[in-house]
Amino acid sequence: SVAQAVKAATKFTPTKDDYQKVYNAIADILEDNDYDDGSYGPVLVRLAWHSSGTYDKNDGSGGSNYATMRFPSEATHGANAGLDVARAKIETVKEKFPWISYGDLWTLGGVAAIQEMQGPKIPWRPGRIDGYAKDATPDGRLPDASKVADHLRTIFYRMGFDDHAIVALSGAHALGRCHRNRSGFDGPWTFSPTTFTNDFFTLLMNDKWTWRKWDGPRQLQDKTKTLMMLPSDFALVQDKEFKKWVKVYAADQDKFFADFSLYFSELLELGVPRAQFVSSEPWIMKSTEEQSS
Ligand code: ZEM
Repeated sequence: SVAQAVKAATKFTPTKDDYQKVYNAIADILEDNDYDDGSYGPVLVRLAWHSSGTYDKNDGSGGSNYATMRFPSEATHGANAGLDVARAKIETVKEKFPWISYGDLWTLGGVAAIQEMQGPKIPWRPGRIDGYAKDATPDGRLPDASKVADHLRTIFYRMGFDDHAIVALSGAHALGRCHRNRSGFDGPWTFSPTTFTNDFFTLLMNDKWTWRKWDGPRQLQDKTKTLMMLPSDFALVQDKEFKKWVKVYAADQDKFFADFSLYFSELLELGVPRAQFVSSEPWIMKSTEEQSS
């Protein structure tokens, strides 16, 4: 009937399969030999993290629900420098699937990037809604790389995470690199910045790290002078409680993958009211590899 046709045209309820299509479209835009190390994966992981890590458990503000990085007041925070690149890239997917919210799109971007870069499955479910400029968070909620253990605890405890989670989540620095024109820091953490591994931890434990002599912000370098660590990364082996977990993850990649999956999934849901999620349990999206076999 006409009434049914009108209803169908105005109210589209996406299924898990529709979200799998979005996942696949994101997977499709990751590789690009002209960008960084050949993939937009790392910067999409960073977008997912910064869109979620603004959460404050004390008043429920921030987090991934409203995608407030769309607004200049939040996009211009120093910590978000360079994420315009990630937002512009994933906008090409939004054009094909205009029904998805930005919060869902950006967090699914992080999920697809991790899984496609050989990382663990990240349980994820949709339900975030686009908010308003008034929902944007104040500057200073994301961690400062020039700071150490106390600061990391202040920032991550505010999100509701503990020491174990801080270390597990930090393992994402196996991916990507620092850009002089974004954060001021320079270089990659590992020799395979587009593959998800526990290398961040093995390098942190086993390499000899010395302060780089240069005109940029204080950072460490390995003996080959090609890899880097931030002061905040190095804090993970200077602090006794943190170092326990660094050791565990350096010795056991499977344990790292399992814990990272749990905490990253939790991170991506910060600030989203339970009732908004379309399913009671997160979903496991299929990798492109699984779908082709
Ligand atoms: Zn990062 N991160 N991060 N991070 N991060 C950078 C890059 C990336 C900190 C930080 O200051 C920086 C987490 C935690 C923390 C990624 C993921 C995650 C850069 C370089 C800095 C300075 C930015 C640039 O110049 O482009 C600090 C202090 C953290 C506290 C522990 C967590 C948690 C992450 C995800 C779970 C990723 C993937 C990158 C690489 C981005 C890229 O463009 O290659």
